[in-house]
Amino acid sequence: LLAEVNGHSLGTDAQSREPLRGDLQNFLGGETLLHQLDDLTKVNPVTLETVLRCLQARYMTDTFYTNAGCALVALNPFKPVPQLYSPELMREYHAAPQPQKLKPHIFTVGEQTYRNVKSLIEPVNQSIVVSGESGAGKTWTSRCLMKFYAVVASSSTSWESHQVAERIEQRILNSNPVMEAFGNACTLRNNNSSRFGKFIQLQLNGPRAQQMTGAAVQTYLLEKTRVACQTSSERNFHIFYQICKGASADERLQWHLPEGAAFSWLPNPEWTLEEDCFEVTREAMLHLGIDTPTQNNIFKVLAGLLHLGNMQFADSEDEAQPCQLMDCAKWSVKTLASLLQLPRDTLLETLRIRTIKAGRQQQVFRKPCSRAECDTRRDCLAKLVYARLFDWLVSVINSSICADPNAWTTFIGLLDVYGFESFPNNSLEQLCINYANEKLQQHFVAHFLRAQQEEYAVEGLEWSFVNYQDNQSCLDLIEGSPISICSLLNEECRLNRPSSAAQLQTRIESVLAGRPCLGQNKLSREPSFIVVHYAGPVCYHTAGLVEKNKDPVPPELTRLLQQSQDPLLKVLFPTNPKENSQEESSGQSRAPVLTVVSKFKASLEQLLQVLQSTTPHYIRCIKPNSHGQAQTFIREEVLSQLEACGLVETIHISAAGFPIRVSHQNFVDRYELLRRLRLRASSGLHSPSHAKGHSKGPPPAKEATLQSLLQDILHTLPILTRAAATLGEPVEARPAPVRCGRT
Ligand code: AD9
Ligand code: MG
Repeated sequence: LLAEVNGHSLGTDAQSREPLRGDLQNFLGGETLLHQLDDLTKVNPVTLETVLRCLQARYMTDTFYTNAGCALVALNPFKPVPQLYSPELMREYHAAPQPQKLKPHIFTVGEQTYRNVKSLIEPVNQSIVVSGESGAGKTWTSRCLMKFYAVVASSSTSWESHQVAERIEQRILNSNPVMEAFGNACTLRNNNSSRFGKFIQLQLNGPRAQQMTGAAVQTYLLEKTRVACQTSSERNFHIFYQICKGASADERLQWHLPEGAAFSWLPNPEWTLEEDCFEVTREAMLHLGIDTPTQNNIFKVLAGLLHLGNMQFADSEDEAQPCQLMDCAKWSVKTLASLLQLPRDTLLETLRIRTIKAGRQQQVFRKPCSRAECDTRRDCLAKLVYARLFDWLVSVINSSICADPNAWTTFIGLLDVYGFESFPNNSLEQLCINYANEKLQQHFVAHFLRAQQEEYAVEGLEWSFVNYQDNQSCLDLIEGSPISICSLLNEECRLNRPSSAAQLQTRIESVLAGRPCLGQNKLSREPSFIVVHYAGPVCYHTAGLVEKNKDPVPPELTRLLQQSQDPLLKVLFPTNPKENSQEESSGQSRAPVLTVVSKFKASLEQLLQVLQSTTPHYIRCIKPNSHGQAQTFIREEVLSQLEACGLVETIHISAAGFPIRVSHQNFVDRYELLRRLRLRASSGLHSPSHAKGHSKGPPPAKEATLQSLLQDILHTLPILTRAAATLGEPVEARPAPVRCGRT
């Protein structure tokens, strides 16, 4: 019954599958028809090659979505396909009695989650995990899903609440352009690459969770180093380009951004991207309650950061003397001081002179910094301001869109994290990004590939185990205890000894020798190590890893910013000492230091806990080529992505297994009433001689019983619905997915 509902027609035993497979064999005879296969479980045989051929055939006929059992494969069209995302189509999926019977789409997943939150089958909360490598289309997909929910949720509300609903939904949608302007950047892999992870919980009210009452955004590890350091073929965060290209003449004057000014932290300003749309960002900020004066304040501070980047220091001839500013930087320091409203001399002194507390009396010593140290302090100042600004923006967005705790009961979570990355030079940022992707892959493996098969074994179902690639050993290498890459990195930070890149490499190689996912890059001249991720091997350079992991913020920098007269900086850097305890701690006090990887690990674990409390849905985004070209399907590139996410194994298990899994207790809780109704109906219908204990003839055949049960369900459902309506309970317009489906 359960396999039949939801439009899944595959049985659970080999016999029932065979005839269907035979048909498909004939069907597949014509290669041209491959593109018509909506579900990869119908490909026969299920191999990488057949799956690839099917996806290619569909891609070339502009069919971008394909079911893969429990997951949905989304191929990036790399071209506008407006008809695929129209509000009309959204409503069609929403109104369909069985959306899964329509063409595969992210809206099917969206609608499924939307119906599930209203179902009585636990867990009610839903999550959609959108995964795929950088540029595969995760952010695009999450954005479209948010639009979908906005459209369908507003169509479900009553007329009076419509106005309010539209406002909140619009505000939730407005969070996207703002967060992308400040948190996305053009990289080698993607012109609009997310440089932070995002989990958004769309909050719905009860008891039947029809209305979207708000949303809460949680972000993960912004790649703040980008503000002060970009590789030559990449860019800084979009917002800097938006300001420089979109500011009016007046604003340019106020923010000291003359036309054609060169900024070292603004590489490739001549590139024009569709993301460089200042007006869209401003408009969205306004909708989120960030008024124009506050916006101008933000942009003024960001302009200040661009000037900070132009502060170049010259080597000092006398070590006892602070480094001099290069001539070209003199204008910058003046402008910076005026934009950030900081005392110019204190600013210069903070960047060039280190204060050290030493001895029992905690005497203060002042030591001029070397040129390299001055550069580090300058970069650190920029990262500190930008990261605080980003966090503050997220909190403002949350206060604008988050519903009152009493106003929502269930949520649909959308996870869009940075995709798997492998660049010529990979550092701590990539290690964290790829670590996050490993964790999500493990969640998928644990939830779907492993748990499902184990459950079949426990329930005594006939089942031949499908092997899959478990990434546990890779995670053990990265985060395992007692010793892993993370623990070694943290140890170096804790010991606080001068550690070189080569030393770290040697330590990783010797202490973790023999680990299955650790490799050496014999060709690299730089000290490095290789981690064989589920999505492929990545070579990480050890230079700067320890320093980045410590992420020290000299307390003088925070104190400097606390002296600012700028209203925004006053909010970002309050004088309340508690606010800065973490940063102070990474300086000179004795409080335990939380490293970047420790904090990241903790936040990932929290995220996974939330995910585990929901019913997860998976969308696997695939990048058909690495050049971002439409109508181009590079088989080798797609193949490696299919291999990496274990798609073939997923299809095998989905094809052979049950598409819906509900615990026995939940099933009984939900359908017990039908059984009782049936018993009552049959006691009225059948002659007393058939009643239990009185039957003289043979018991009715199993099939007949099942038929009769199904008949009863069919008959009783409308009665139940009407009964519910008279009891004052809201009536669902359509059958819930598991409840009756095709039957
Ligand atoms: V990263 O991990 O943040 O670097 P994403 O998020 O996976 O990456 P993104 O959603 O930003 O990739 O998609 C990359 C680009 O592909 C977009 O900027 C679009 O130009 C393009 N794209 C993705 N999906 C679609 C789509 N459904 N229709 C049209 C698309 N274009
Ligand atoms: Mg993205």
